[in-house]
Amino acid sequence: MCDTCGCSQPAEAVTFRRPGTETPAHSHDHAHPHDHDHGHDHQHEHHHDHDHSQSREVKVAQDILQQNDLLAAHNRGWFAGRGILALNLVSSPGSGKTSVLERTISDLRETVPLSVIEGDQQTLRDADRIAATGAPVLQVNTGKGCHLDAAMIQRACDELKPVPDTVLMIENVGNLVCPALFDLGEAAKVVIISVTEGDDKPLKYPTMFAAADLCLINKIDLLPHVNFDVDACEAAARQVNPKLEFVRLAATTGEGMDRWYQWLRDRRAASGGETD
Ligand SMILES: Nc1nc2c(ncn2[C@@H]2O[C@H](COP(=O)(O)OP(=O)(O)OP(=O)(O)O)[C@@H](O)[C@H]2O)c(=O)[nH]1
Ligand SMILES: [Mg+2]
Repeated sequence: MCDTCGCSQPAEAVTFRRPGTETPAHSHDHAHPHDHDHGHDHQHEHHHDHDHSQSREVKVAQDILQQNDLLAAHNRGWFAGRGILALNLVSSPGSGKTSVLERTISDLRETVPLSVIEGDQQTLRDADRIAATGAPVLQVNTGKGCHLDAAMIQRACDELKPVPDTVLMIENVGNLVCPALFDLGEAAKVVIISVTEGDDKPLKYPTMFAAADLCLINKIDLLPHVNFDVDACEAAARQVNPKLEFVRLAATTGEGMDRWYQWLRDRRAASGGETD
């Protein structure tokens, strides 16, 4: 459950799959994926129950986030102990997370070994795209859940077994809201915004931009066709996060990708990994 949208996704409803496998790594009964612990159906509740129920929901949400933070700290130690640079890629649906990964993997194949955890509500589509590049990949399907959490990453790493001294890219569920709240144990969050989304997004979704270390502004090949002021977008994002770095690029044409690769190499060097 997350306190922003109130979604409640029991761990049993989350599945972990590798491309080319028929059955999920953990298969469970999905007949009743939604628990009844979130109390959103208030139709039959009395008013005095309503207050109790609301404070109980806040408490449950706080506990879940605290529990998540503990697991995230565990993951962070696990990554650090193995020299793995883990990055959490977040964006609204369709900004180009998978496209950036596809090109990054093929361009850096010789120098930066990458593996990928893909997060989506349903389907193996993104994992299939990554598998086609040859990189190790595991798909996490969150069902009704709108974000990955630290427990899912722990289980995904058990399955994927990322190699020490490599980069682990975690593509979160396309959503600019809830993934901001859930630390996965990553070294950095990379937020991707594409120029078709409007340059005011950092002001409307400040939590995500405040939590990110790097902002990729994608699809700049489309700038002649859309009303998007890149400078205004960056200024808006700096209002909520003065330290945020930016790279303007187009995953499909390759323009600007070199600066992203340089950022990646610098982060890898800073985290003790190989540089080249
Ligand atoms: N013109 C243009 N299109 C792009 C670019 N990057 C991605 N796209 C297109 O945008 C669409 C969505 O790209 P994806 O990479 O699937 O986006 P995503 O963020 O992974 O999407 P979800 O996983 O569904 O949230 C696809 O049709 C891509 O081809 C780009 O730089 N320029
Ligand atoms: Mg994707």
